[in-house]
Amino acid sequence: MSTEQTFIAIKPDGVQRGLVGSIIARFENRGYKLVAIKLVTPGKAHLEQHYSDLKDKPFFAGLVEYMNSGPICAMLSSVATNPLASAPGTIRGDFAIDVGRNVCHGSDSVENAQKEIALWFKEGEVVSWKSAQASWIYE
Ligand code: DGT
Repeated sequence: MSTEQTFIAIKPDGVQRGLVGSIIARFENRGYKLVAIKLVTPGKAHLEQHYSDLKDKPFFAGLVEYMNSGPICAMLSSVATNPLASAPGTIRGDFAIDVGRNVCHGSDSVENAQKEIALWFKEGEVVSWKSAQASWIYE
């Protein structure tokens, strides 16, 4: 079984609404292995870099302001690359109401995950550990 790391962020509205536990539980329930987690307020320059591909969009300034409005729970999870393993639940479908307040971010490609991991985490913050559950989740 090969794995990849993915970056997940619970946005300020998710943290303020007390959804951190529910969201982490959904990823854990689907076999995502948590390898790094922290609560951060990374500042505008960092958030502008995270969303640099959207810098020309009319909602860019509002997006950065919203992401800068409170703590973000930043996580790194290790996940199987098996194509049968579909995305966990529908967090936005269950929790988000407005397009610009959508509770949770997850990397949308391997390439973007690598960029985001490098932007959000330092090497010493990522923990390498063997999950005792792994053999009960994967054949
Ligand atoms: P994410 O996970 O935050 O990267 O969101 P995605 O991948 O669903 O959407 P993306 O990367 O195209 O846009 C980033 C964020 O920008 C999105 O979470 C919400 C906001 N956004 C996107 N389109 C619109 C829009 O038309 N109006 C407003 N107000 N915000 C938008």
